[in-house]
Amino acid sequence: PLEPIRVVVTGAAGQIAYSLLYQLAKGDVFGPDQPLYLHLLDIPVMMGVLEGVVMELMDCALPLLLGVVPTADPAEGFKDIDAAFLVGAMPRKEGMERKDLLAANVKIFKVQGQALDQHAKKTVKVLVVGNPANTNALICSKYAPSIPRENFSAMTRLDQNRAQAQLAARFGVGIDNVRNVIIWGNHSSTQYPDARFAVVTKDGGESRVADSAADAAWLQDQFISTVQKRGAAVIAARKMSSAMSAAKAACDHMRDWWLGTTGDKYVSMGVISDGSYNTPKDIIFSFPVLVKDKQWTIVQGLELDAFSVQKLQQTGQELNEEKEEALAVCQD
Ligand code: NAX
Repeated sequence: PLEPIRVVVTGAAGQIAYSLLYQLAKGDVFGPDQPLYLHLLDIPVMMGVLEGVVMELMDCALPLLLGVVPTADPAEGFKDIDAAFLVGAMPRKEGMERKDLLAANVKIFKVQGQALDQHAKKTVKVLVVGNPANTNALICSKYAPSIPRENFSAMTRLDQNRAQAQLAARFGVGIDNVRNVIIWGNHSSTQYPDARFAVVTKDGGESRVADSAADAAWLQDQFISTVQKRGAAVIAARKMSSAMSAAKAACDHMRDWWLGTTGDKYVSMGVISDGSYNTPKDIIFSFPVLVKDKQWTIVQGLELDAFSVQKLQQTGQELNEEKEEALAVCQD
């Protein structure tokens, strides 16, 4: 039998966590034989709500779930942790500037980085979902210097899943018949959803999305803007931000990191940039990656056309700006 692992979810009383916790506890991410303890971290005023979540987890009667640790104390929340889902963040309020939101949130991730550094396992895999996800992940890593930088990532999997779903619908195939669509850069409106290397399997044959001239205009125009604006479209309809799909994407991201990717099928993750594809170094940038033995590597050798070069530059520049702002806030 496998040794139990400890998994923390922050923002555990929030709406993404509400969908996420059940999937974790029933084995969707770490495998159907992996027992686990769940640490649920939120802020003090949410402890009452969190108690209800704990009751429900208990009532789910899941054999893999060995125990639950609800807490408002980061030291307890991050104690001996193997995998971390950092979902908790301050939501954008009416009239709040993007800058104010960034300032409030990077401070949270500084504190949590310090707590991870002191209390988590050095092998911990950290997935940041809370926005601005890329820059929060960078700050978290900076304040956890005893943990390798490769162990910090930001979620762009929801964007990838959205892009894949748009392609499946366009080509009239199942979601599993579309692979290798890429999300480059920041999880923000400057992200670049790139279908140039995406492959569609249909009627037993494979074709590259980019080879169909009929779809070229659609790919550069509607496809990109639909994916970029999907979050806003969900808010407009639901009056609340994406939660079910965000939780599913977080599970997909961590599962592929934990158990590995298959064959030449790559996935997008925000990871520390080594300058690949001429991106700025030392920012958390979403790249196509392959994963083996819990280590990701950036897929190399994909050709960038002029349009893509410009898109990567734009989103890289935004990440550099966010980094500067975040570092200034942390020094205050
Ligand atoms: P909710 O507001 O429902 O839940 C957030 C929870 O975090 C609350 O319970 C709050 O008390 C808690 N929290 C705040 N500060 C905390 C702290 N210092 N420590 C621990 N917990 C803390 O938001 P929800 O809809 O669950 O979204 C969470 C975050 O995910 C937001 O930042 C949101 O912007 C982000 N998203 C990121 C996505 C991505 O693709 N990377 C997509 C979905 C989502 O929008």
